[in-house]
Amino acid sequence: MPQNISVVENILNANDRLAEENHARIEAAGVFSINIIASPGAGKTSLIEQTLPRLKGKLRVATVDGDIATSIDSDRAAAAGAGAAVQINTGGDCHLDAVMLRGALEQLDLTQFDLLIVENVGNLVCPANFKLGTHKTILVASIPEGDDKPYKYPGTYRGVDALVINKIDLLPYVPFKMDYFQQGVQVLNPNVITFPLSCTTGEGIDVWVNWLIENAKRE
Ligand SMILES: Nc1nc2c(ncn2[C@@H]2O[C@H](COP(=O)(O)OP(=O)(O)OP(=O)(O)O)[C@@H](O)[C@H]2O)c(=O)[nH]1
Ligand SMILES: [Mg+2]
Repeated sequence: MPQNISVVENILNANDRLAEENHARIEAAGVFSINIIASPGAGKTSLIEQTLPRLKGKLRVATVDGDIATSIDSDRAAAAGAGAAVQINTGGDCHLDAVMLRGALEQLDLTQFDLLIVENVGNLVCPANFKLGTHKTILVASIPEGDDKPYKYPGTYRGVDALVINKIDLLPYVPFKMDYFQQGVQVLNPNVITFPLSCTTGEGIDVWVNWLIENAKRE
């Protein structure tokens, strides 16, 4: 089916061009930006809720949340202290794309912020294929998803800049071999920076937040 392949390639090329435009816009405003991807329920919004209060007085943060429906996540981000919280409803699409982020950026005065956090639609496959134009892509894995996920979703694990391992408070209760998980990650993405943490207990969150602050200072 060569026709189908070329159509997909054209869509991705068009998306990449728009992602470059988004990137230029974010850069021009001097904002550090991240795209958080993960399975549904891995803890993306919980991570944002833990992160925002710790950045108070240090970084001005805007959030963009992508979901198929509702404003539940952007409401949570706003309640946690986001300076602006934009919700994108994809209406069924399993990922954000660059044109959707462009629409959200148009609603923000980026010059008023130091950090832009984009929470992608909960999905472990599709978001990895669509660049948005952010500086870094963060994957949130979580303990109850199982230790085999790097092996089963290699494309997602290969392409990310940082890996959050959330819900470590559940390690005593869920069969999850950290060594096996880490070996899978190591093969795919040997230099990825990893943050084991718990959004429930707060363990490990400060290390993650310090990494965000260091990156934002460089922008
Ligand atoms: N035990 C435990 N539960 C957690 C932790 N982090 C998040 N949760 C729970 O996991 C569930 C999903 O968390 P969310 O933050 O909504 O996950 P999400 O990735 O934003 O979900 P979607 O946006 O729907 O894809 C909630 O019930 C959280 O309370 C954690 O560190 N430990
Ligand atoms: Mg969420």
